[in-house]
Amino acid sequence: MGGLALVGFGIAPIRGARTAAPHVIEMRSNALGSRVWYDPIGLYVEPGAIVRWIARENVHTATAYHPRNGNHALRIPERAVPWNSGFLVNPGDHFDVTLNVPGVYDYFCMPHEAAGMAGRIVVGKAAGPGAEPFDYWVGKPGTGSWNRVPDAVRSALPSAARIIAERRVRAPGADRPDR
Ligand SMILES: [Cu+2]
Repeated sequence: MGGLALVGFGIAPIRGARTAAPHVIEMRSNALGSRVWYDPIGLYVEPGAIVRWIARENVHTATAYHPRNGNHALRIPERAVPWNSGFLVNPGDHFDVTLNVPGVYDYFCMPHEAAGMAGRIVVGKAAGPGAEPFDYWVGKPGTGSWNRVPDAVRSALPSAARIIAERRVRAPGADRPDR
């Protein structure tokens, strides 16, 4: 019967492909634009996971801390490919990255980095440059053009240990967007 054949088709792709839903990080802002944040700000995923940033209000980017992104300090694993979403302008615009290399990945929003809009993802374990102190590179050869991570980002990012323990860490006040 035709119905049975359809059921068969429906099952095969689910078993064969790793079609896990992406881990969603929302890009938020209050109405005035005086508060901006990623929600969650800290996220733990397993290697191979897909992370999806979705714009909700305001204009944002998700941009890896990497020298190729405007001379920012390297704060993703050495073997990982840096990403930059570009500007996500309309509510619902989104950008996906697959994270395969274990370690800590720090990223920021280009227009809002100075305001502390940044996030941290731990893939599997706390390792790599993102697990180092913010100034680990100061004085090392080849890093002279790198930018210092702003104080607002330093104070905003949760520790990798907390992210590993809690899996999802929300920014303070993330549940009160109108404040
Ligand atoms: Cu932003």
